[in-house]
Amino acid sequence: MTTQPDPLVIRSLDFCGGMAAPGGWRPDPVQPEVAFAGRSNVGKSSLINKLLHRKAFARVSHTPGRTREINFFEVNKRFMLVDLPGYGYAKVSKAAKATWRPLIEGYLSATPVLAGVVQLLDVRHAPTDDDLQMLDFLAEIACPVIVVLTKVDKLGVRERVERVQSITIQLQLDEEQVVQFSARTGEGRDELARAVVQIVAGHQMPVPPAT
Ligand SMILES: Nc1nc2c(ncn2[C@@H]2O[C@H](COP(=O)(O)OP(=O)(O)OP(=O)(O)O)[C@@H](O)[C@H]2O)c(=O)[nH]1
Ligand SMILES: [Mg+2]
Repeated sequence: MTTQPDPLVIRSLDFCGGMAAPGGWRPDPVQPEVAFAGRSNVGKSSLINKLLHRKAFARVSHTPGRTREINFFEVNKRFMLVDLPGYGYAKVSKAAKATWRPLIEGYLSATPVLAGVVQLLDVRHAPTDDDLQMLDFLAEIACPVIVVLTKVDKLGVRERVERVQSITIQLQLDEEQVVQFSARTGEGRDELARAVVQIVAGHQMPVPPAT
């Protein structure tokens, strides 16, 4: 058996800080940024840990909806991994929800260095209204998207085929356009890593204004 080389070897990883409010502090936009989005509890922290080969880099929380800031991690001094707050958790108050949308959408629309968004969906569930609104928003701002279906290990073979088919039909995507992922088994990690590397490499950095 030949083993493929790791498409994303992690050479360095630095936490650069968090953005708490729209228009608030954020690290200087000097690297391409790849943001990770999804409903609370979709498995985002687990996926980021797996992608970065770290056990507990992004906190895996057992209290959904706890990560409320946009967190920035510099990978290999090459790109910024941006962890967006999980949205749409039912038990979170309306007031808390009202602060997230402007934070997330404000960040996405005000970031010229944004190379793309990794959008996570739980393979077991139909995309929620929040998910669909997020995908619409990304299409509106013409942002490249990698769709990842998480927790595929939780389904049997048949059920999984059906769920993947149903979600891709609903989103009008081909099955090759979505990454099937499991943080438990590691399935999909290298495929996702490849897609992220590609999106970073393909991003044209904006020319800074002449001074
Ligand atoms: N079986 C299985 N469980 C998973 C997988 N990914 C995440 N989980 C579990 O799902 C729960 C939520 O995972 P997190 O990674 O904390 O999800 P999150 O999206 O970061 O959640 P919040 O930060 O709270 O919004 C945890 O109990 C994880 O162990 C997976 O691929 N397979
Ligand atoms: Mg999390």
